Amino acid sequence: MNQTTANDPTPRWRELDARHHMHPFTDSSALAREGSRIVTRADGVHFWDSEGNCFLDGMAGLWNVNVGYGRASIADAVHRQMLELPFYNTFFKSATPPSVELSKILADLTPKGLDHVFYASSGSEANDSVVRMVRHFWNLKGRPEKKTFISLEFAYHGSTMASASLGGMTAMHEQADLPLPGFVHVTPPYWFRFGGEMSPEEFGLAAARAVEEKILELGADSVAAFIGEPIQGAGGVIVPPESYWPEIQRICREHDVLLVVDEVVCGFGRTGEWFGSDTFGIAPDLMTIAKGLTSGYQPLSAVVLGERMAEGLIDDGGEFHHGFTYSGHPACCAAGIENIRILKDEGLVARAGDSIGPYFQAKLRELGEHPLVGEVRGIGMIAAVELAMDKASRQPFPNEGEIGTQCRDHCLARGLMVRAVRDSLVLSPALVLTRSQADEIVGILRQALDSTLAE
Ligand code: PXG
Repeated sequence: MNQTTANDPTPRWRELDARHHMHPFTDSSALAREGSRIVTRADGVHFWDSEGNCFLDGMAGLWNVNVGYGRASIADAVHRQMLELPFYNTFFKSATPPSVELSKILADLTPKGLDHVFYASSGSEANDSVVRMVRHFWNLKGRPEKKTFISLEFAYHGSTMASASLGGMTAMHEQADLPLPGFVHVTPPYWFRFGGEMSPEEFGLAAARAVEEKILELGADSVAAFIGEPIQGAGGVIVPPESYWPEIQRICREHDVLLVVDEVVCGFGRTGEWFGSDTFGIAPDLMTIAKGLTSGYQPLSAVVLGERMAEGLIDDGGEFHHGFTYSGHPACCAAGIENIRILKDEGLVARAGDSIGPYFQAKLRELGEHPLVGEVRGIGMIAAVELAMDKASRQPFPNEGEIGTQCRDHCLARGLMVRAVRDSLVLSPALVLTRSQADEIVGILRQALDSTLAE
């Protein structure tokens, strides 16, 4: 459906976009040749482009629009706050009502012991702040040699120098001489790819022990923290075996290594509980949140500190020389408060856990029979369909990423927005998805798989 007319502003927008707008994670010259999709409006789980094409958004924006598009009550809350007080900072002993109220809400919502909230605007800044906090913490404890962060290959923690160093994306590292000193990576709990002959549970333990081996190799005295996403999202929705997180928790405790959980994707209902930490029974020292905190209606992120960190940094830390102009921005916090009210009052987290989530997962599992599909994995409202040459041996296709992209394009042509990560199609629709929309997603995926196979 292409409704281009003489009055259509699309050609002008495309030209200006190509000429003046540099996009994130984009080959800008390729985009200039192909032309961008100008997205103009959205409602529920759908968005429309400037040519009138409608898409079912299988990604909820970028894993973040958990309550769906078109929420007038969030717009109203932000509007009211902007009229009342559009901005005031939270430096120098100031606070604003929304920043205080949201902190209390988050302290109640996050796992036990996580009671202090430090705000920023993006997941990257939150993870960057973690690095500052953890290093400050160990310095205060008189253990300045405890500096190194251990994280996972395929992890995504953001795009700043420190958060990209935490991340395990080699393509990002190559372009900026990263990781910075003091950041090391170990194999992720990605059974389908790395599990070999082991059962998933055996492999979960082995992958956790890779963290322990790294701690022993470096010396626990030099390791500050381990950071992981409960489920690695941008890395391809890598769902760890059940044995993984309890073992990580044991290892961190035993070697006195702080445990940081990046809940930027998993937080706010995506896994069918409020946090991935609830789903996997993790008790982190620090948690980072963003995305679903406001469902993307305003940019807001935070680090939530557990008891030990709070004691160290708040009770004994003196002034912490770190912060952002927009830390605790009142309009962003107002959006967060209203977003969380919607998640609670509409029971959207419970819905992801016990009705639409299991339904969506069960429907997706039906694709497991397709000859191109190696594995379907996920929980709640986050999932991946990984394509493989051979299901039983889990042998990947040659030219990694090619067939995934091809299949993704067939989805787009049929009006379903999904992302391809290597040869996995990843999905994270809004928590308001209906059963018939879940059926529609799976129906389009099946057609796209058939078309890819035919080719
Ligand atoms: N942690 C995780 C787990 C993320 O997924 C960040 C931190 C960084 O957040 P900010 O707000 O700084 O972007 C993210 C972001 C993708 C994609 O294509 C994923 C993200 C961002 C952009 C694209 O999958 N995740």
